Amino acid sequence: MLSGRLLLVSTLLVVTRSIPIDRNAKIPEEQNNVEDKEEDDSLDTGLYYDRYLREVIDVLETDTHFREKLQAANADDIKSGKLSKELDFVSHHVRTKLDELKRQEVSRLRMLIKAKMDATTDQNVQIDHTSLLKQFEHLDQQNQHTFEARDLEMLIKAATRDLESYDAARHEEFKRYEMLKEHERREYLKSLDEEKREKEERRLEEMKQKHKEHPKVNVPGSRDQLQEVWEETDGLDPKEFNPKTFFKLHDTNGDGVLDEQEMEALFTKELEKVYDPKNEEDDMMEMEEERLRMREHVMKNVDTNHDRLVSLQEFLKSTERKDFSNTAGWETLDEKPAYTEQELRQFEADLAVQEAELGKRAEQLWKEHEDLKQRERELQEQKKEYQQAVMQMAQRKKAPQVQEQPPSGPQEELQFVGDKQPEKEKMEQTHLQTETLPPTEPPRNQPDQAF
Ligand SMILES: [Ca+2]
Ligand SMILES: [Ca+2]
Repeated sequence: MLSGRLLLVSTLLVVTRSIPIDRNAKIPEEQNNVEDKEEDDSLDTGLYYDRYLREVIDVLETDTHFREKLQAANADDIKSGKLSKELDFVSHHVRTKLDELKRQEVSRLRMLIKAKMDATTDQNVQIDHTSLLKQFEHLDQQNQHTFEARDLEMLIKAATRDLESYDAARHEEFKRYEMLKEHERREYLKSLDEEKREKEERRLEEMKQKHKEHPKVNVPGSRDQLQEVWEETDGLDPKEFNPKTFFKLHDTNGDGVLDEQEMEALFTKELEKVYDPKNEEDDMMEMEEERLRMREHVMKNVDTNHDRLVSLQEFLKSTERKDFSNTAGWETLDEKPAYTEQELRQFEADLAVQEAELGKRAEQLWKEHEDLKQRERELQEQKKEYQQAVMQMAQRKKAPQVQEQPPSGPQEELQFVGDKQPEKEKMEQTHLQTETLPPTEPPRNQPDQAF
């Protein structure tokens, strides 16, 4: 599930993980590790520095002083950087571990930079790591060796900001997906002849209508919606609906709050009314977008302190709201287009530019490929010529010895030496002979030429 990746703001990640403080007390070492591992996987924030973030938190949690401060701190203290100051009081070996983590992270970022540079520019350019490291805002690049309060502050700020913009980026991505889909649909229809096009248009319209036929979707977070989960998922008596019990049941990791993932799980029942992976007309990308919209709707109304978590208190308060009794039904995303016609035209224009650029690049690459092939052929030719030259030279060296061997008596040897031919010509002829005639046979035409 997509939503699993954008779980918690780092700050709350810190808070929520520090709550079950006795969790490790009676758990044997091995089992404890397994549990930590599973938990780590489920808490993947999807940030590119997720691992660094989690390792820093893990190390900080080993410090008793910091852990105590964490439990006492609220989300605002953490976000404002107040908590970061406590770093000055953590024990020496914890600081050493953090320094080590930071050095590893800096080295990882350097490798990223290098890989990026290798892929984009020529090898001879000197890499200015310090200036390039500035683009990463989750650590202080001025000091690349030790982990300081500023690093913790920057890490928290970056993670908070990045996670908040994550949802916006997802909406944007979805919009582009929908526009691309529409663009491809139109291009496809254009490629058909009139008769086929009309038939295809009818088929697509029918599919669209079929998708729209579904039971009423309850407003997320409303009594109707929660009661349906209570009755159908939890198998409980609708007459006995109790918000507090409901909250406890769906706080599946038992940390006292409903996080975004636990919240989104509540909408599965509603989403299944509209989306079925077996149906051609139901797009699962749209289902995930719908899930996100639902979560945002609930959070907007319920998460009053904006920490991206729903506490029991916030939840109970929400059941007193007027909106809780809303029975009007939820307007699904297909009822409103995700983009305007103008946005689609702009998107198509950008796409055409990109395609043209890609085409140009492909052409250029093809030409480079052809040039390389030609160069290779030339090199092969050169190599052949060189090999021939080497062979000839070797044979030239051998040639006088062949002549000195008297194959048919000393007489011929004398005749050969007295030859008036220019040296070069004579050599070449000798070659011809050695090449064309078996080496054991005596040079027959030599005497004729001599006289
Ligand atoms: Ca929870
Ligand atoms: Ca909250």
